Amino acid sequence: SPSLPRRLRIIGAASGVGAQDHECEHGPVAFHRSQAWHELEHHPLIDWGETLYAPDRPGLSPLERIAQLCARLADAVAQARAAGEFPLVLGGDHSVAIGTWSGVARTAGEPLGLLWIDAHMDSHTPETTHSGAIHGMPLACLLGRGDKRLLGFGLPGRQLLAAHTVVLGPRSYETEEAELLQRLGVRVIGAEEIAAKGFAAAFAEAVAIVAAAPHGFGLTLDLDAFDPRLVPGVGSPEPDGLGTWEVIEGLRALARAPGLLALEIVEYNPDRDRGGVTADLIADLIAAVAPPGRARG
Ligand code: EXY
Ligand code: MN
Ligand code: MN
Ligand code: MN
Repeated sequence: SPSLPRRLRIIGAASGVGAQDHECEHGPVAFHRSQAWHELEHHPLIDWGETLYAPDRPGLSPLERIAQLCARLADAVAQARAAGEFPLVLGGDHSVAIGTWSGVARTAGEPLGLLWIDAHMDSHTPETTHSGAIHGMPLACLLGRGDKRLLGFGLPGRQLLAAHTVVLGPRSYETEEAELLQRLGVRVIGAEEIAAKGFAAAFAEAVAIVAAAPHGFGLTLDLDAFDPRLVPGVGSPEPDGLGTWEVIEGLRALARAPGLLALEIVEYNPDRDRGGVTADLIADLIAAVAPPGRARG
């Protein structure tokens, strides 16, 4: 277990403009109001920090709104880390990852390893995207490819080390983004490979790659990686997907790894949730990485 029980600081990142359907912008507040959070909020080492919003001044393009939110988010994450806390960013659509991992890389002073668990690859550029949706681009941005207004954020170069970045779980993607990741040397472990070798083996392989990053690593979990029959409250559901307990177990084990610098959970769309099961899963994921404290419930 980590040397000191680190305090988890939850930072809401209420972005929805990265997607056509903006409903993920309601994710952080919906979770903060949920029964699932009320069962967690008394945990001695979990604090709700703040929720950040994209500015909605008229005349700002979606990209400019996301860039401004990500700048604020990077600052908030860097401050949490500087205060010795473990940031847990709750989205919001996946474009918030640009802010989260910029803030972490800034405090590490170097590029990071990153485990990207997702049904998608999120590695389009403005030149290759079919939809124009910015939540389909954040990983390319963090690898230094994309609109310059979404690059950098306080680090001279790119925020991630391609050799220590893994995309785990993609089952819906386009050839252009697969080719970019291939060219950059990012390991992609797709849904077929996970089915063939089992999630535990695939997860262990991915962790070995990202945890070898010299300055630490992060984990960003897009809730659409799960089977939407189990986890319906997501922005871009795709058929099939991961089970919940295998991922919770993986996170529980990973939380003890000293190099894990932050966690991000994104694409929570409360409008699509059913009976609060997605909010319950988010609380289970937070409890899995929190140091042992009062159990939930
Ligand atoms: N690859 C598709 C696109 O670029 O529009 C779908 C992207 C979905 C992104 C979600 C957050 O993971
Ligand atoms: Mn709405
Ligand atoms: Mn994603
Ligand atoms: Mn996704």
